[in-house]
Amino acid sequence: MSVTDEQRESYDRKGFFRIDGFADPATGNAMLRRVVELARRAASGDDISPAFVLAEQQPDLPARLGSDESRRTAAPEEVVSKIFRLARDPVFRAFAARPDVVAIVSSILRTDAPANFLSQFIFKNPGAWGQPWHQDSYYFPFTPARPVVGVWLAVTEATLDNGCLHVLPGSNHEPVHPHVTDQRDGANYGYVEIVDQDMSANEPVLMQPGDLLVFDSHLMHRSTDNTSSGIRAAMVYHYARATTVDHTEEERGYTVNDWMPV
Ligand SMILES: O=C(O)CCC(=O)C(=O)O
Repeated sequence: MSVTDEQRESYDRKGFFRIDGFADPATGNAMLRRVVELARRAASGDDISPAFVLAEQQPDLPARLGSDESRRTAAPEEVVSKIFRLARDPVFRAFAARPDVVAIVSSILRTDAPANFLSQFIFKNPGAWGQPWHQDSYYFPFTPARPVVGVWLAVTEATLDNGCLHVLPGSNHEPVHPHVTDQRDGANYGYVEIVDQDMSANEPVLMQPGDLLVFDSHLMHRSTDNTSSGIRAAMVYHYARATTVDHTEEERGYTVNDWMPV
């Protein structure tokens, strides 16, 4: 069985379950090596499409240089927030299409034909701010709107200091709430925030490299700032039924989605 009764129960009731030790930490290390290579190639002017680099908007990164120094001396990967559209790259495709990953998402989505539509490597370098409380479905104007499932693979340790995820158990039963633009000066492009929900029952999701979080697209979650001196990296994939119609481009005028049956 791909998803145990206990995992299914947790997913339905709380909106998520975790599988500790799901991947060998070497898997995440290979991903990290590859995105560093891509970040450096992009910075030197290479076309790395379909991959797409989103830079940190905070002007004072990298933190190790202090706010007075320019980004000139930083390695390219130190000022990257995320790299999107990675799933066609062999290193990332291997995980996206791993039989046990496909079995999990097929079971959650109740389909024989799942598709990966979003893949993003999140660097969360030292000093980088977290992503505010949100529901992923806010970003997904799809028909049908659900089911959509995310899988979050810890590439490094995720701790309270380096900006782990926090989830609000049971918020998967909420509709998509209004999201307001992240008001922080220097907040990353696309960051929005739920402000009409009591989040006090939230739980941190502490992870070791190779641990996996499987979560519903209505689950309210955030990540906190990285106040440590090391990177907190994660690779995140989102899946829906292959027959889903995606309206992102027509509604938002752009998209980082890339639909790939798995
Ligand atoms: O990993 C993070 O810092 C945020 C990830 C997240 O919120 C998401 O993938 O929806």
